[in-house]
Amino acid sequence: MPPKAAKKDAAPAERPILGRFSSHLKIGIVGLPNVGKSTFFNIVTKLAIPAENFPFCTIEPNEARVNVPDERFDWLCQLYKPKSEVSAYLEITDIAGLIRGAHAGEGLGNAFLSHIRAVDGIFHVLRAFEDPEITHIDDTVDPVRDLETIGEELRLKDIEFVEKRVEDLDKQMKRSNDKQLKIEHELCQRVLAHLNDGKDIRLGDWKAADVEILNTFQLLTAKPVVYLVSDLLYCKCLFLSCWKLLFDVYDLSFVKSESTIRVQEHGGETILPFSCAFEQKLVDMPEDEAAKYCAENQITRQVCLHCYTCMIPKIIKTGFSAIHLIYFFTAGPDEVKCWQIRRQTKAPQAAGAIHTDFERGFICAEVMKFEDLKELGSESAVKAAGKYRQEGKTYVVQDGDIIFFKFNVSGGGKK
Ligand SMILES: Nc1nc2c(ncn2[C@@H]2O[C@H](COP(=O)(O)OP(=O)(O)O)[C@@H](O)[C@H]2O)c(=O)[nH]1
Ligand SMILES: [Mg+2]
Repeated sequence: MPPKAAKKDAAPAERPILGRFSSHLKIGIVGLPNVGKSTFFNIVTKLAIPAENFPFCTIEPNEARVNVPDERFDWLCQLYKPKSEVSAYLEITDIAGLIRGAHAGEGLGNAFLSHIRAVDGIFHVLRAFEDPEITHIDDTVDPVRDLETIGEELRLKDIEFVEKRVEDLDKQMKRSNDKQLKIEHELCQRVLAHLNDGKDIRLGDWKAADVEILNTFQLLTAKPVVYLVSDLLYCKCLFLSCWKLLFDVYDLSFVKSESTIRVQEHGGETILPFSCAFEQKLVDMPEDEAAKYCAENQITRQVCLHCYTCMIPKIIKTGFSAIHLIYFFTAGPDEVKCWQIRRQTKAPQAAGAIHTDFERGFICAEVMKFEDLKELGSESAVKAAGKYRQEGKTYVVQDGDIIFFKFNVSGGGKK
């Protein structure tokens, strides 16, 4: 047989992502005690509309699934008026407070750390609100110090894990010449140097081969983090990205005068300001009352609607994409549904999210871009415009694709 021609349609090799490859990913709420974690959790849970398929939003007292708001989904539901509507969801766990010394078992430390190990990303709640009634474990309010306290605990736990791995590798290398052991040993040394330097794993520059090994460790500092600063508006302790966000998105230029920028090294990580107390108040009120409250308290529309109350949907969306989840749609008169998958998932595996038969008997994916459908108005118009595409096995599904899978499991079908 002549050698097969090199595959032309192979997707370009993307850099692998740190973390578990699964579509069942969760995010955990982490922070010191009394920073507002449970308050945030409760607000989020209250705001979430329980989806049809999850009659109870709260799975466990400290676990909830909340819908991911999406205008594209709403638009599709308007178009198809389906019998069933299923949006994407984010699974959130409220993890009990972590304190200094947790890595050494302080305050049930190891149990908390194992809860963090079980999630795929972190909402790190930082307290910026002053309230004499609510004690702070370190007496004063200082979100930057708190951020460093938690970061340090997670790094120490990772160091402990990697040191233990090195010990094991040392033993194994005495008995075997396996090249892979040496490669892993060498990576462990680089990982330890990185951590001992006070740097988190997720912020390192790792090669594809490194990531493959790192993913077998599931280190705590490898998990993506979204910082949530509670009550930033009253905060004297400033975060560069927060201010940038406030200026750029919310145009709250009055906060500018306070800019003492203390945290600059959190390169590119998302920091979202919000107010637990404020959101809580509004969540507890009926909508018309909330509007009245805002008017009476001279809370301008800008602050209220565009900054605070809008933060929860933004927080949910940000958390969802931080843990590398995306979704594609299936859409028709019976059902409009978001199917969540991890970024970098190829078409057959995405089909497998619907049914294993779809993956086993995968033939092709017929894909419409949401933007094309929206612009052209109907499936047939998209087809007529030549924008309805057939994609094969190597197609990497993109967020917002509207897909119809063709499959055949009756034997003779393509594999
Ligand atoms: N003033 C003020 N109090 C808050 C805020 N967020 C939470 N709290 C209060 O702080 C206390 C601790 O909150 P909680 O959510 O239980 O903290 P957790 O230990 O991090 O889960 C509660 O009494 C909350 O009502 C806030 O933004 N402002
Ligand atoms: Mg709590």
